[in-house]
Amino acid sequence: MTDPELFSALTVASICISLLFDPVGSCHGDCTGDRAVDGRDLTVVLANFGEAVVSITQGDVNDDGRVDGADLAIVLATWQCREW
Ligand SMILES: [Ca+2]
Repeated sequence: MTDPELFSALTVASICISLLFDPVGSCHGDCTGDRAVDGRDLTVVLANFGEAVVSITQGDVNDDGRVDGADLAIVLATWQCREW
């Protein structure tokens, strides 16, 4: 495993662990604001993947200014979450 692969694996693992123990809401992957995580949110992340963006509505779920594997991991980890 190369350093970038190890970094990616550790990032995804840390996101998954933090989501498991986060007591505040569970729909972190909701980009569209409809209080659910589904194909529309995945589409937003994939459409902006690799881009520098300023908002969760553009797929930056973890608010680090980029849409990358960490954001995709959050959407997948909270897939089919509904807060209604
Ligand atoms: Ca991000």
